Amino acid sequence: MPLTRFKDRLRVPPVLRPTCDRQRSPATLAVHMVAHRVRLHSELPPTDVWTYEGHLPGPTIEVRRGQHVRVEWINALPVRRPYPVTAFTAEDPAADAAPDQIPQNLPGRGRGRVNEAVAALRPWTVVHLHGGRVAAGYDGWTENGAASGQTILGDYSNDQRAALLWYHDHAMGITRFNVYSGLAGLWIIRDAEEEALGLPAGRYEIPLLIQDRNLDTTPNGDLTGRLLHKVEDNTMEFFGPFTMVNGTIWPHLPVESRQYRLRVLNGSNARTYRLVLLDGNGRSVTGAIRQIGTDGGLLARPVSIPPAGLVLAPAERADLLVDFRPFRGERLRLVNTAGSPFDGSPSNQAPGTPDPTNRLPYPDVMEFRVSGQRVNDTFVLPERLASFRGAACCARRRGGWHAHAPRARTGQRVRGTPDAAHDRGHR
Ligand SMILES: [Cu+2]
Repeated sequence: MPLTRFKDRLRVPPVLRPTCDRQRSPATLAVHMVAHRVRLHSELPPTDVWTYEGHLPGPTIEVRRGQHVRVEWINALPVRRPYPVTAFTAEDPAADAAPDQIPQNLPGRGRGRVNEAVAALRPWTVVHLHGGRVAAGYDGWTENGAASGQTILGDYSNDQRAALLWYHDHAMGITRFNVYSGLAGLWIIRDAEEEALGLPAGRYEIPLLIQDRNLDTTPNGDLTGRLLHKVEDNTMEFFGPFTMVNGTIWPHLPVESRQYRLRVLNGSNARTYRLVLLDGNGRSVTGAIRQIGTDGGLLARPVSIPPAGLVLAPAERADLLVDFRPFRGERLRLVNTAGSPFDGSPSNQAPGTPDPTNRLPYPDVMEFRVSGQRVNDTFVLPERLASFRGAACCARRRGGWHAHAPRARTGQRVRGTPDAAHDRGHR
């Protein structure tokens, strides 16, 4: 294990709530893209990252449904400093290579070549609000880019159901590198229907942005902290050995013995996760989780997580209610059982076991440390969460963008939507 698991505490990004002066509409917000140095793990030197407002992930922007918000996305990234990511194409592993010699399982470069075009990149950015119903001109089209010193105006009506969206860089041809450098953040829409449910809120509602990363090494093999985007000639997609949650590798979160709402986003470029919750004995306690929402907002009813785990492809979101009450004083591990590239295959080993053959050398995502103290938590999850009046015709008119109905039935993700096609563009 190159870094101690669960050593650092999970960070939660600060929240920005746009307000308007003197009741003028729309509310405005200025968000600066700036270079920053962040420790991804306390055992690492600081890492050069690009951020929104100096936070990794960027600040969470929280709005009301229908609240008209204008954002000035200001590119204040440095022109004269090196690009914060080293892009590297490793030689394919030999046919008889041991699983632990698969290049993407290993930190550092190994044999291969640096992508000099990426090393020479200048900060060129555009912001896309993923999942947002946005007028075309403000949708963050990939060629609508801003150089350092320039500003892009975003105009967001937020006229859609309460949901977890995310904003991220979208620049033509280099989205994967810019997002990898740190340019991603969450965007939460609230509405009355959601609030009427009385779901766990405040410090009991935790966003979890999951991203895999790789890091460069010194000639001695020590981790430098520098972001390394290492692919293999034949794989091409990026799969990294380290899992970051909210910008920290393998964090832990102290929780009370009560119910929590977890807003999960897979913000990885290509890795799919199949999330399983394990107790201290390595037994799956995934049954303690109910899924209450997906990309488009709340489900009609809560659903159970499939016994094999919750599958989340890149850019997908899951709104989860987790009941920690049965686990007073215990430590629970959230682990990934999906191999990469993911083809839907079931895992043929116990959850939480490394699977380097399938580019899963470290299955851990994070740890929950449940307090031993008894808490009076009287919240009862309603069996009816949301209504979908008009959703079907709306979805048809808009080309099935949100695909509520199939998700509501199965709790599984839906393939082949326009959104999924967009996601493939992240790579
Ligand atoms: Cu996206």
